[in-house]
Amino acid sequence: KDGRGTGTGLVTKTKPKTKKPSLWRVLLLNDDYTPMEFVVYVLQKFFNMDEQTAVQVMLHVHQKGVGNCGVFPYEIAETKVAQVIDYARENQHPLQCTMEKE
Ligand code: TYC
Repeated sequence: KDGRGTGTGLVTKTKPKTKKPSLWRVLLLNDDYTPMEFVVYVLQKFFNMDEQTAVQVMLHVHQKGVGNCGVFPYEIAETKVAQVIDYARENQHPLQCTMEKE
């Protein structure tokens, strides 16, 4: 509808056709075995962080138990979680990654 009204004094609104995709936060979890350098490399490789940021996030996770890797639409977040877990497994590290709705 054009929003100029119907000639009856009523103005109708059209619902947007697309919904904003819901955003999901990807979280990295601490463990006692995964080497710090491996975690830093994973953050650079899959989350495009520069080394300085990756070190900061890794240390945060190491100290607090969990940390934020970024916020993405559902399918991207899901892919990143799978990539991190697969890559860690390939390298025999127990590193875990999960996601939560923002
Ligand atoms: N706690 C690990 C260690 O001391 C390092 C580590 C940091 C592991 C972050 C996982 O998500 C993680 N080697």
